[in-house]
Amino acid sequence: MSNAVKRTSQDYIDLEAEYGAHNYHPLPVVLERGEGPLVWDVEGKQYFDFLSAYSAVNQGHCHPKIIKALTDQAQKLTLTSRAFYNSTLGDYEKYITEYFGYDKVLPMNTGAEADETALKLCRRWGYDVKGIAENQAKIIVCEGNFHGRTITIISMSTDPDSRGGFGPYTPGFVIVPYNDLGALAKALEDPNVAGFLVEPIQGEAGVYVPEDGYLKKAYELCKAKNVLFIADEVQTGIARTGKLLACDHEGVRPDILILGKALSGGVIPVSAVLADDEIMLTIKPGEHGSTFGGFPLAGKVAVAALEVVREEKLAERAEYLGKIFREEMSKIKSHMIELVRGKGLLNAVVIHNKPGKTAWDVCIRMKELGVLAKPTHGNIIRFAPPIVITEEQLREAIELIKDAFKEFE
Ligand code: IF1
Repeated sequence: MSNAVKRTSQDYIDLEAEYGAHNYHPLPVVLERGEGPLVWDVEGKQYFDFLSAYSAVNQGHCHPKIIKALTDQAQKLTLTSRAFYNSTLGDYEKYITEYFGYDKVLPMNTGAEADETALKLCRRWGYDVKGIAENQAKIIVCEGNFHGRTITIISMSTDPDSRGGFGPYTPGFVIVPYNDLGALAKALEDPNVAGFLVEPIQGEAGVYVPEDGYLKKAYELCKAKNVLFIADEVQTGIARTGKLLACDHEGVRPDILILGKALSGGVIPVSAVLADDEIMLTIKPGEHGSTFGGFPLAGKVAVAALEVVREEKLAERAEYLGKIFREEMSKIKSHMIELVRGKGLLNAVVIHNKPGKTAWDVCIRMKELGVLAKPTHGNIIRFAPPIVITEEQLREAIELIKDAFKEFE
């Protein structure tokens, strides 16, 4: 019998406080194992994961098919860099471009890197194809956007927490209200606009779903002005909203498609930018890249993760289960709940915060009852379980969520 004392959650929390940057304020739970929609903490307590690492674990924690793809490849070759060819990248590139219907893919790692890549492609297309004067290209973005944490990306942000104290900022961005076609149309009058970067649903802003037809009309306005429509589907993509892509709800095909998170099933960081040749080939050899971009592990893992989406019909599941979730949540009679909104299994509950009865308090109570979720912007609780959750598990978790709200009545 090992005489090592079993460490408690607090021991792990204290370690992070002592040795880690304080750039997060996590819920006080220390996770050790995950399987499907379930996670367990270091004391062995089981939880339903209703965050899915912000929609990176759509296929469920440690999906066996994806893990097998990772471990098999890890025994052979993990990384070559792009200084050389390798035996996995071409197959991955063929698979993903056919899967989403684009000429080419530029593989990266994190969502932020994919967004940065899309910005570079858009500007380069603006100069080389649209004919915008050098250094004059502008990209329109939306108030409330979240596209990552790099200096250029936060230069587009309107969130003081993301943006404040990190200046000077990258120029060339025009900010318009989200879900406002008039404002977009006005901004598109500027001939130096090269692109419009938008989240089909604003995740971080609190699962802000635009009115039906917004994406389609925005796309048409962009096309009329020879401006690229760039969809950031890092969070909304890969079946999360009930379609393979959130843009699919309106039949919009982005000129540049940005993917990340669940592209790997939450196993390793894999992101990708897809576009047709006119855009993609404006970047020449040596002008952009990344050490790990498209590395052998990523190629194998991403193919497996995308196969799971099809084999397990995750988009259809998200659509069906999401309807149940919103219907049940709307039945909760609580003065705390202002509204329930979302699409597929990307949903949020807007809370009317009062002292002692805040979104955080509800999340702490839900944790104690066995459901993990976290507030965004103080008063919005995002609910996004792994899409592999069964209807029975979903209904069990919904009952626990209802119990948590009841305790604040
Ligand atoms: C954190 C938020 C969500 C994203 C969209 C690009 C990225 C993200 C639409 C960048 C990343 C993550 C980042 C993570 C928490 C989470 C998040 F709260 F920060 F905003 F989901 F809403 N586009 N979102 O949602 O991808 O570089 O992170 O791989 O920074 O705390 P990344």
